Amino acid sequence: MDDEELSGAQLLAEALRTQNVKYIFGIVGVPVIEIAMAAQAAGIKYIGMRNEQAACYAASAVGFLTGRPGVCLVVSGPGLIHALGGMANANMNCWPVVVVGGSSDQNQETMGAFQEFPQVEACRMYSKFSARPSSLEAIPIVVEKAVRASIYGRPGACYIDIPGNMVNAKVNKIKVRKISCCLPPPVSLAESDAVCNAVSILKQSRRPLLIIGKGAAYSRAEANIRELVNLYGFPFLPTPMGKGVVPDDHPNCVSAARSRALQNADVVLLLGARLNWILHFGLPPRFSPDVKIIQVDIYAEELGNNVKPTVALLGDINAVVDQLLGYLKHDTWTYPLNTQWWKMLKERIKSNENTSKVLALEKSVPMNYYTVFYCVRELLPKNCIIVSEGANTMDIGRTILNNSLPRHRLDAGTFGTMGVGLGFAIASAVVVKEQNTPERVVCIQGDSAFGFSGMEVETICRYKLPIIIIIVNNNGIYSGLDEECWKEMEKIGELETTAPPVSLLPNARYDQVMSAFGGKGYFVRTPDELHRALEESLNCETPSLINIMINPSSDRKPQDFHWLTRSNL
Ligand SMILES: Cc1ncc(C[n+]2csc(CCOP(=O)(O)OP(=O)(O)O)c2C)c(N)n1
Ligand SMILES: *[C@@H]1O[C@H](CO)[C@@H](O)[C@H](O)[C@H]1NC(C)=O
Ligand SMILES: *[C@@H]1O[C@H](CO)[C@@H](O)[C@H](O)[C@H]1NC(C)=O
Ligand SMILES: [Mg+2]
Repeated sequence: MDDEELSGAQLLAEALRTQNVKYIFGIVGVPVIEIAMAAQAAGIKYIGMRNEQAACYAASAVGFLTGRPGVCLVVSGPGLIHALGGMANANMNCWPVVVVGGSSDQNQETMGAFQEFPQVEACRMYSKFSARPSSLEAIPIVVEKAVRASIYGRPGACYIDIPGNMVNAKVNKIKVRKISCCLPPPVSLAESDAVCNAVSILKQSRRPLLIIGKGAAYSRAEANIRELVNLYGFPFLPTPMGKGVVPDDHPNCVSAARSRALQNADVVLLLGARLNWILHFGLPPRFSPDVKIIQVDIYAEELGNNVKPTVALLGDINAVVDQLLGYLKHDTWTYPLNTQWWKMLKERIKSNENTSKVLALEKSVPMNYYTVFYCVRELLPKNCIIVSEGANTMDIGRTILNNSLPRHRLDAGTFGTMGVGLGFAIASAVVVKEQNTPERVVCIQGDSAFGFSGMEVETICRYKLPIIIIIVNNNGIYSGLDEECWKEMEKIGELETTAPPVSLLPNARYDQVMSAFGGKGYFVRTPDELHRALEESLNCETPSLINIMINPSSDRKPQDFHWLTRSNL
């Protein structure tokens, strides 16, 4: 037994297993087939996808959901290139993921080998760590380092390059140094003087606001942040993927008065969110020019980006909120509920909710976005995982569909990436299955967004994942043409010169993509049909796709400021 020979593939698979990697998403070919098989033999689940981009999105979603990286396994050259989109998306979102790329044999380097590409170099821009083991013996060390780098400090993407010749080469087991699983990420606390200072600023604030980012969701800070909101009465605003850390239906949630809350807050406690485009850089006119920012972040280099914070708290979000609670509990102060500030916010929340309700009650067919989302939210269980992408579909959906639980919303994120939806949904369903919880995964996307990774429907059907895909179909990107207009355009002449660039084929039967693979497809035009289709889908485990035709010129209600839609242009 002592002189057991291990192949590079086996060494790699066992090293991943030792580092607690549970899922690999990928596409096999030369030279990585053996790696996928060795991984299965080592007890790692392998999910074969249809495009490396979607595989990498899925692996990174595992990272956000579980705090341990998923692995994306790809072949050399084009396989790796396709995964770069997923690496960049993960790195922008600060989600851990480890990409393992096969590469051409070392003795053919620079010779024009099959799918030869400078992969370690290429990945450097999209990752925190990018390396090739110098020998078979070094594989476990590099795997440990990649996994550790992906989850320590600010999480992100890491890359491991495995040349083809290493995959089947063998080494005697006793020659390989045993590397055990890395420690869980160390938890860092903020300086206590700074925490004390932050608490006194919070207490003096007249119009405080908590902003809860996906960093708070990632750090599993929900219990402490909920306590902070419940004990002290702060209004809070989640970022798109910070939704659910505190439930959206909590009375202190001011999402429906977002612009007003941002514009008028005098103190912002920023919990695991960056002052990037999603938060309008923290600058006027969207923020008050003299707002005091208490910035809490795990990454020192983030502190002071775009706005100089009044207090910088460097540390793990959950641990720092715990520190804040410790200081706040020294006396019995709470933020008074009947202030002008609350009145201003509540008023706005009421009128905004009224506007979308009025739109939702329009009974015309084809439906508008609001009618669709009100119907969907009536039926969705509170614990479902909502994956969402699109422009209007994502922006409007986010305002209407509430999340009650943290890490239950995944969307286009910091990078605004279309095509993430099905990969995220597949990862969510696989994780839910393993946890044996009754949560359903619902992927609500625009017709354009669906197209980016549409063939992953086959993956969903192959693994019988109980995912419900809802396509809000307006025949295009932001908006489209109805069938009649489209036919007119066809008649006039060349569609390439006349059809609006935003338009897609009218009434495209995306539902038949699902039925092609044995899932259930629904083509829906009315609220009643939608109600029935969604109810039926929720009551069974068969993968389903509900293709909802809406008015192709349906739009968002008027906004104080353009936000995601505009920026996504
Ligand atoms: C990878 C990528 N390509 C292109 C874009 C530009 N873009 C932003 S939103 C969007 C699609 C919006 O259309 P749809 O998904 O149908 O949603 P709708 O607004 O029509 O509801 C596109 C292509 C992007 N954000 N990401
Ligand atoms: C969603 O949350 C808001 C508060 O942000 C609340 O007013 C609304 O009633 C909730 N909707 C549902 C359907 O729970
Ligand atoms: C809601 O909006 C409608 C139409 O704009 C208006 O008639 C109604 O008075 C509003 N209700 C409230 C409570 O603001
Ligand atoms: Mg669309």
